[in-house]
Amino acid sequence: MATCGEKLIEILESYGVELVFGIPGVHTVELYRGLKRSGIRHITPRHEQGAGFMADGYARATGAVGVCFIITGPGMTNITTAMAQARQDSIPMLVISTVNRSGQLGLGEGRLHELPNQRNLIAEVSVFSHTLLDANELPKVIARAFGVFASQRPGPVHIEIPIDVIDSEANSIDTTAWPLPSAPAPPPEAIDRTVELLREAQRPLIAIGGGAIRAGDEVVRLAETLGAPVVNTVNAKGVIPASHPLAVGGSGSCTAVREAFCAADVVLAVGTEFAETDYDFYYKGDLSFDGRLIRIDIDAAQLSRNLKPHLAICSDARHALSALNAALQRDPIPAKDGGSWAQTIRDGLQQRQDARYQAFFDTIRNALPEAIIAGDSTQPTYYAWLNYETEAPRRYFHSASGYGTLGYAIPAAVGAKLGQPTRPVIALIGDGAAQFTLGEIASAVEAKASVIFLIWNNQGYGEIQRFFEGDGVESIGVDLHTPDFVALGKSFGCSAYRATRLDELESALKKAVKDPLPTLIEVRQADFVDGYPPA
Ligand SMILES: Cc1ncc(C[n+]2csc(CCOP(=O)(O)OP(=O)(O)O)c2C)c(N)n1
Ligand SMILES: [Mg+2]
Repeated sequence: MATCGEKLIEILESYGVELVFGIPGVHTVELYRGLKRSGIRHITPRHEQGAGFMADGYARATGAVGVCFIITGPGMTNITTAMAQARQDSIPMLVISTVNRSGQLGLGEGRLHELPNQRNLIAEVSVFSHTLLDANELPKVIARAFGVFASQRPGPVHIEIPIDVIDSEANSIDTTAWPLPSAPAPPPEAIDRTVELLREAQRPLIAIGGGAIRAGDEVVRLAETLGAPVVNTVNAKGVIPASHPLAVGGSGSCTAVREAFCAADVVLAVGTEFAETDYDFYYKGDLSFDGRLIRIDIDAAQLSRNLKPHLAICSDARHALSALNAALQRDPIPAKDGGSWAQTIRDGLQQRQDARYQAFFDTIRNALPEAIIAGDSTQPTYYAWLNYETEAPRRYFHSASGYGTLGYAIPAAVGAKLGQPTRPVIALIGDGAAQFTLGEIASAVEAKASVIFLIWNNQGYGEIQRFFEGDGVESIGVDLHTPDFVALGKSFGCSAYRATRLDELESALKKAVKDPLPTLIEVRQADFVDGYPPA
């Protein structure tokens, strides 16, 4: 007899799943029955939040779906934060959990791990959450999940399987993958109208978000055709290479970029929600401008959030931009001189640079130009947010924007490294956030994921200290006892160093990338920049 749990593994394999992140429990043992003999690798984190962040980092680094196996109740409450971060950043994640027996759902009888109405809780952080009540329905439900990832705004999907359903007989289930639906394409008249609006434009500007991550070639071609500068959010770093003359970099929160929006007569926004952390990080007020706004988004609901468009196109970014590029090839528009405008915007952004942080990132880039950086919410990631651009997508991401949770970078980097084993992967994290998920360093050692854990140590919640100072409030709860990170790294089985100067950082990074073990590098803020804590 084949059980539902065994068939699930076969189905996941048929969709190309290679990795699963999870901590087994009494209720999920049956999920693992078929795993051992499958081609899927299992990675064990030290906490379910770590599983979620690993799946997220894996998805961001590869574009594939991050999959987790999680126990009902505490496992699911633990992973909720990671799902919320993935929801806000549109990261494809499939969370398969158990739930108590189907006949007992919602009763609240105090059974092991019981979370009455678990699905109600998890639905809030999911694209959809489904309770499988009959093993025969499994192929359809998994098809719906992968259908979302292929054709809609991605995010976490949750499928919970009651423990009596997991081990029920499922011999006759067809485990082959369903054909994936294609993502929506733009209506031809919307493209015609876009061309008309662009034809009238003297100063077109393109704004791209994470929704454009697969549309790099199309973005560059359109920008060059129009001669339009390109503004990107954090999740779109590298979609246009940083060295491209039309790439603005920076952030929509910076004055120079916000002024550019106001100077544009047509703004073409692709896969960006115009959210606060990308466009109003300094709380100057929501972005607003008078030019005509054309919005392209795969999610119709996004087209009615934040900024009112002149033209709203519900379409996949790549489909829309290739249709637009084809239309402009048939019926060209003379290109504007966006290059000099982009240069002016970049000059305006120079004011935000800080030579000390810039030297820190230059050192990283010189040592490991091909690296992926998974950042957290710490002083250098705030700098990178505005000043560290990449030549290709999926090379820099962090948890500071969007949901903005701490403890992300360590597990996310582990997931990224497992997905991109030949590329150097750096977790860039503060001493405070590192202490949220330190245990995942052990998971990295165990999984032979030679991540570089770069810990920015200022012995406290430095960012919050700055806010206390700025608001004139006497600070409480921001000075932290921090462990001896180098000793700790060694105890986990990593190579570990403290770098006190840029040249030491450079040589530690170069050494780390050749090391089969993960490496922990502690850098103390006081050695690189002044500031919190006061000397
Ligand atoms: C889960 C969570 N709790 C609290 C916060 C608030 N918070 C934002 S930044 C920060 C300080 C983080 O300290 P650290 O990681 O050491 O970075 P630093 O600012 O010191 O460089 C805190 C507590 C948060 N973003 N997420
Ligand atoms: Mg700190």
